[in-house]
Amino acid sequence: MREIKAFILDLDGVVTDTAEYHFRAWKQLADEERVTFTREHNEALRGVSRRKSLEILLGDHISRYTEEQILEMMERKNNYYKIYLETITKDDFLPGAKELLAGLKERGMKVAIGSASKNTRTVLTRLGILDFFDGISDGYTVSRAKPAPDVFVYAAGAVGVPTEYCVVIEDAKSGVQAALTGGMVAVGIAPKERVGAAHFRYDSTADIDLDEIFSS
Ligand code: B16
Ligand code: MG
Repeated sequence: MREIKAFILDLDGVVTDTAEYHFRAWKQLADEERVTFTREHNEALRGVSRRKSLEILLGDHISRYTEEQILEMMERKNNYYKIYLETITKDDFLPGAKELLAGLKERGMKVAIGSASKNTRTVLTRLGILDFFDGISDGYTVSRAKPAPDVFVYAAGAVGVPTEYCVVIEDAKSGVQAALTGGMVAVGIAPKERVGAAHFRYDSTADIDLDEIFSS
């Protein structure tokens, strides 16, 4: 039985669902740039950094743009996204997320956020849980994005727990890969095709069985 001392939670897709807002903001940009972008394409952007997301969205069209234009598009998309973030309230938790946070604290766990998003603190503030976490690792913390383990390794350090005693909860393939590379226990919240490599897999945050994870 592995000793567990900390949980590192991905934000988008585990605690709250900002994926829809990301989609609408990218869609607006794609329409303006006359690039085809559907909800299906959006799935490939899950857990992916802003810059990498734009590269995926533009595909071969990227050669049409200068670096300056790429930076402008990233900012434009983020400005659209931030307007949606203003609508987030304390009720916008994914089902089971609040109960999960409470359950982890009850068990004496350190709890950190490990998100690719540079808007992490804004989202946590809107949800009213910025002060809940013992550590926050976000898109500003490290330069190598998931699937590099850096964002989770930083989170483990922030709560003072060696990575081998940490559990990561993720909804993205790149995030599960990052957790495994970092030597942590990986919990995937998504279909098997996406997070099948994780040690534990559940369909949603509400389905997470802490007893199962702790007793393994
Ligand atoms: P931003 P997570 C990720 O959040 C999103 O899943 C991904 O779609 C987004 O591109 C990325 O954050 C960067 O977000 O543009 O706000 O910096 O799943 O790692 O919590
Ligand atoms: Mg995510």
